[in-house]
Amino acid sequence: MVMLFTNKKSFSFLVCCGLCSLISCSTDQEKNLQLWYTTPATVWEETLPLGNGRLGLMPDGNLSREVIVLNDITLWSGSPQDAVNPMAQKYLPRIRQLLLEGRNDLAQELMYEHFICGGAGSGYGTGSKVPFGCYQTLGSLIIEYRDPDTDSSLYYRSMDLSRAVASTCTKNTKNEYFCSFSDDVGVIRLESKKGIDAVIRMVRPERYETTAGDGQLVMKGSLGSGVQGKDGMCYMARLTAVPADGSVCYRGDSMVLENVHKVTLIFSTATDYYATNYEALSDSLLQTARQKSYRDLRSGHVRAYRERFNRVALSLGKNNKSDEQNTIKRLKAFGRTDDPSFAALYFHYGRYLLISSVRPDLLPPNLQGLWANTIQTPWNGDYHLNINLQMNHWPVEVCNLSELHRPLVEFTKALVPSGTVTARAFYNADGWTAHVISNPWHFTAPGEHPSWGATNTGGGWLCQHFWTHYLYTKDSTYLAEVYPVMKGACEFFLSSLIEEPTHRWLVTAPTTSPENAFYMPGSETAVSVCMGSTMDNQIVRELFTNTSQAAVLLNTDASFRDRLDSTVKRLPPHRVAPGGYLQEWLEDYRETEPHHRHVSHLYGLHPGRQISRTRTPELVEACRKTLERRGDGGTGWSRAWKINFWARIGDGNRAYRLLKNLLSPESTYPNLFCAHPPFQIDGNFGGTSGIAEMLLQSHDGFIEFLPALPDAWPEGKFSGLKTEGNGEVSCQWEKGRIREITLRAVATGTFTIKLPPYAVDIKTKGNVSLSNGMAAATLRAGEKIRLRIKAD
Ligand code: FUC
Repeated sequence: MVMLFTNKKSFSFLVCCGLCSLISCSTDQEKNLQLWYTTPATVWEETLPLGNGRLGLMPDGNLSREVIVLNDITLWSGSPQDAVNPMAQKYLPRIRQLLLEGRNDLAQELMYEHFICGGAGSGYGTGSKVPFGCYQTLGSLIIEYRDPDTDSSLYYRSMDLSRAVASTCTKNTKNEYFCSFSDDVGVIRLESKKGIDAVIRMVRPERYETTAGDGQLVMKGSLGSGVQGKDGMCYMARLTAVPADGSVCYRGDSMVLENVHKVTLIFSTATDYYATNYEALSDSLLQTARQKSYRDLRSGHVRAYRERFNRVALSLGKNNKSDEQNTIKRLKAFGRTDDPSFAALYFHYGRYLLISSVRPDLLPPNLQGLWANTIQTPWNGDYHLNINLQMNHWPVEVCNLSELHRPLVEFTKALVPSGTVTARAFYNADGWTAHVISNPWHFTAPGEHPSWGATNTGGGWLCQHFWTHYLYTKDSTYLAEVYPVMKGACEFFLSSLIEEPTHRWLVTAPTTSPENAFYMPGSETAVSVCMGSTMDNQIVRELFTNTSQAAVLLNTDASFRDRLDSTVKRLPPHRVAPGGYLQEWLEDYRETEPHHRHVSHLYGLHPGRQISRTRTPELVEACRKTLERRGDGGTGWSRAWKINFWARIGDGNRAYRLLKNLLSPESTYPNLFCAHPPFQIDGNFGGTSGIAEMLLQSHDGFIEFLPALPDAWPEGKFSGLKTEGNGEVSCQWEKGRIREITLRAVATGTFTIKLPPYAVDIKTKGNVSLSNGMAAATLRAGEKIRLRIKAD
């Protein structure tokens, strides 16, 4: 019977199905939603990430000694701190004066010395030792088999994105793992024909103690606060076993399984970040879950997860040969062959990671989402506000996961008190501001090194997400809630912009263009500090424009609105350099790194909305030249950003080339985590958003289907994607041409759809009018329209 199967994957499915009646054979569509491997993970970046927005598990699938990395999204060391530096404000007038005189080098010297945060800041990436803190691993759960069944001839390790369940199968064993969306616990199911004898422990590199007894293994401790003599965050993790047979006992620091054929391990965690009664919470979660059968735990989890995951479907066509390759082979081959379903898999994986690393009432996903395997996570696993945290949220709205914007909204609102102190202390300014690095302790001061830490538009950029969420939801109650925060961000700039002497434009000063540097004119002296970087101008312009529009919608603050509108006119316009590219700075400085990973001055193209093919084609052309100069390389997230840029430019084949660059072993690990390197999740989310941008755009006042379709995806369909105005849309195309479009108004409103130029006949259903290459429909919530398009 086995011989009937031509490839290992189908064969392994059969083995899994045979062993465990709970697991039904996957359909083709579901197989397409699988990451799979034929060997255990040898490094963490091969392990499979599971999460429910709060707790995380990453099993390595080892048969004799399995290590499962544990996480809790709130587990941060450090503590709130006063990061005021009284010298900064004292030196600010001099720094500004030097910038106005064109002495950026001297301004920078003063900045290095005085315009930095008080204290150690992020400790140059050693946050675990200072009050800034660091996102940390919770530890590891280790299953040590006494007499392991290491027959790995049919080894199959997989992640099923349609269920958020990972599994490890062999001929005789089957393990399943998930982080329950319904019961808020981690679940590990071990099954073995032969019987399991194993010792199970929970460990952590530091600051933990474990006890066993009362039917539980308990690990607890407190992290460093960064302040001597003061404890930081407390956590507790618990593990219990529900065996079908055999025996389980708890001794010393271990749980011991003897002759067990099926057992469910239930893991819970809590910290005092969100629960003062974290010890009781971790216990009650465990006790509630252990009353349920494995079948019920699993089905409850799958149902809850699917409520979000199944909102969107995407198919980009198949490459039959590639479909039968394991994930590592597909990744290696993606640059050389067209494997459209792998691109679709990557898109779905991004949605999966987003759903798994965000819970609407907790923290936003950090630099690593919620997955970390060390105490000192790279860049402290923090919230970087000059691209990274924002990129993590790019797919949220279009992928129909709007409620997952909430943690970012709450995080931003919570920055305001600290940001108000920062604005006053450093700039003697009104309102609030945030710079480049932040954490759950609301750090808003400049970073410890001005070359990257001086940008003060971090808060302004966060406010762009407020507005985007509004555009997609049209929820004016929510808009009224965030309006004061947007207004406060405006107040900061209104009171801190200065007039530059040449054109009398109003500019931010001091600042940088993240994290690039340039040569002082006529010299080889490299500096980063400047005034009015293009990105700052764009962020401030959008912030003022959006806030002014919000004030109109909320019918409030007429005179403040006038102030915003008149100030916008005095911001520097975009400038195209003699070389045809968009200028990154006020002057056409020569950049020290022409291929620098940040392409901050194209913020206005994406994620911003100031540069567009219809309104500013000449600036789009300048963006194209800018990207040509910058090149197609860069860190993972930089490549991901460039997919979005090229999609907005409308060049699908070039966007696809960047997707190939991103989906290469250089920028993507075997578990499809994005590689900066090291692992940084922003590239996953930026890549997902990039694919969405290739298929659907709605930022320019109308909805455009397939605005940047590459030749490699001639057929496909999607459904459930969202547009601005709160429409839910589907699209089907063949031979690169749209055949059918549907739109359902989730909120009442008028929707305008750009018709493709090749349409010769359009059949409509619902209340649609066609004119001037556009379809327009005014719909009440719940109403739908459909367009069937015949191409020439
Ligand atoms: C920004 C980037 C780096 C890195 C860091 C976490 O500062 O310039 O490349 O992604 O964030």
